[in-house]
Amino acid sequence: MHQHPHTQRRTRSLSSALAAVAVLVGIGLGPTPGAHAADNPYERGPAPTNASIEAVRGPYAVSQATVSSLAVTGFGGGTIYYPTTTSDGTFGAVAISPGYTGTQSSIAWLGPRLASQGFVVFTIDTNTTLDQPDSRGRQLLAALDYLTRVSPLRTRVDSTRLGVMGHSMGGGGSLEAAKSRPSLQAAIPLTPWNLDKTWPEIQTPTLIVGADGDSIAPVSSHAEPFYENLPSSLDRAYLELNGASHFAPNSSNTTIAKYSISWLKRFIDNDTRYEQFLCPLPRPSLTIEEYRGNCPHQS
Ligand code: 9J3
Ligand code: ZN
Repeated sequence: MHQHPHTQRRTRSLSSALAAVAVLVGIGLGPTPGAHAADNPYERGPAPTNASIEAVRGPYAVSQATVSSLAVTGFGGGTIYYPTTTSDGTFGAVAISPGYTGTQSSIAWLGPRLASQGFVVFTIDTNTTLDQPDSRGRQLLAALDYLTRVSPLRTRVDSTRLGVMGHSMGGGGSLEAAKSRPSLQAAIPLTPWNLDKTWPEIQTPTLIVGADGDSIAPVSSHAEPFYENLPSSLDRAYLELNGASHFAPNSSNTTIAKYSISWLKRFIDNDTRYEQFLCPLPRPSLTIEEYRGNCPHQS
């Protein structure tokens, strides 16, 4: 009985000592800044800032490889932009289609811009520059299949983490691709054009980018109904560029880049470090006419 209080005191101080040791071990052996792989195996690159997602280049040096149209079937070849390093494991990948009468050069700026943030980016040519959205959708998928199964760079890509983007008819094509392949993890149609206005089949988190001054694919009959006719249960967003034309996605554009990077990171890499740029919803500004979406994101 006399010993009892002493034993308890001793036990408490031993627990405290062990806890202190555990904290010290945690500090000594735990993740260092930038090494978050144990938390999320898909996370790549350092913690983002507003400056880092607006920058013309991200943290990864980028290499590129030309894919001849003669070497592939189902699409028109293209250019693969990829992080040069082989020290960071595999990367998610995105295929990007140009619009009507356009070639990959019309969307080329997105190659190094996105790849330098930690993605393999395949800007493609289509079989003919007159191909319609349904064809462009099939071609985006053929390009991803080539990239993940045939390309010499296939070992650098995580074939379970794929997305699609496209401009205008290519944006309409990216909706078609997501509709037919629900395993895609992100879609970003840029000033998209499509005769089909309804997308209840899509299960892929989709960011639709419209331009307030678009007279070729006016947002009132394209981007806005596409967004509104995605499932309301889906992670989805509508970004309308302020003071922008149908051709805004054809040259370097910081607003397109920062929200595309955030969307791809958030949904292809499950990287919640980028949620801060998407939620709460961005407010109207000199570059954003309006932004619609759901917050917080669910998937
Ligand atoms: O840039 C585009 O792909 C525009 C789509 C378009 O003008 O379609 C009209 C036939
Ligand atoms: Zn439809």
